[in-house]
Amino acid sequence: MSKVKIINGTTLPNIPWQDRPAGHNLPVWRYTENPIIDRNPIPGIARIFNSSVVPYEDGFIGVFRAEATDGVPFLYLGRSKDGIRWEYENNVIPMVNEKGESAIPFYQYDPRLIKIEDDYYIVWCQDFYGASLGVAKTHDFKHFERLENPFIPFNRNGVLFPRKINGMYKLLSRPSDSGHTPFGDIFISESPDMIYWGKHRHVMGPSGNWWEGMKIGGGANPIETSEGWLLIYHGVCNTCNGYVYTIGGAILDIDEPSKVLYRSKRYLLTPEQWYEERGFVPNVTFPCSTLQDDATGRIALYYGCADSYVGLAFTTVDTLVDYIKENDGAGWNDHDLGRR
Ligand code: BMA
Repeated sequence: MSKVKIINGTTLPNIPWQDRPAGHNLPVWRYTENPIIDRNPIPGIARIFNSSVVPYEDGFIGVFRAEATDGVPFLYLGRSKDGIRWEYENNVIPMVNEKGESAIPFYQYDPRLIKIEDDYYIVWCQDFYGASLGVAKTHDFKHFERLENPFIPFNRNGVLFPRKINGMYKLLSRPSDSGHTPFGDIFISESPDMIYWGKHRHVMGPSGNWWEGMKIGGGANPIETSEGWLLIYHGVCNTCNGYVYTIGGAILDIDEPSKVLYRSKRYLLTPEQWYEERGFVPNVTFPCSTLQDDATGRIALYYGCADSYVGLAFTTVDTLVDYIKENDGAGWNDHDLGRR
């Protein structure tokens, strides 16, 4: 039993898992067989990375960022019994608009998949006269209805909360430009219906910590715990060899998640392994999804590696919450409501 409780969670005895290796003193440890998705995973697809997974039926289902051999990314569905070995559908997820007409954008990337009440939602980045967010809803992973785009451009890293808070859906996002944005703070917006989004608040921005000194963005869907919303996000620093994407952690207030309670000064995981340091874009660890078992507090983290692979890593809710609190560096700009 964990000390920190996962709230409104699921018991997942089949969560992918490995114990922490002896002597490992960082709060997140990698799966020894990483990467779990290698290059050229299916015909016509060069790379799968930055992808998102949920429990489904007696196994798992995922939405995968698949970069085709023409270089354009789209979203594909995959299924797995163990959360490690995946089988993919052959075609791009067939999204339709409210009239039932095909509504697949020009490109799609960085999906986050989440169950809210009885439906599943996908949020991703796409072309909307520039980079911006798209949203779709499905009940059965056969019919996918595109909803209205939540924001005007430019925006990325849309991350939904797994339940309404004070009667409202909540969405993290990261306003950006349409290129390789050299800035970025996390904001939160709310909606009564997943169509109209407003009451925008600032959550947090790049900190004085060098690993996240240039920009940050939401990562996995927040995990509800007895200590607050546990948020695993990415932080970016700029170097003479380009951007480095590292994984960080924060805890947000349960009822007012624009307030950051704690934020770790130290990262949770940073590019160190060959599959993180070497690839289409080197030095990228990009968290998009977690599975968690409320019985044991185990967490499995899926993260994109070097824009080329998917990696899996493990931690527990106690380990993460303790680490974030012990290394807390949140300041007034994090603690406040984020409205000016
Ligand atoms: C970001 C996004 C991610 C990507 C990262 C590193 O801007 O486009 O999809 O993993 O850059 O290239």
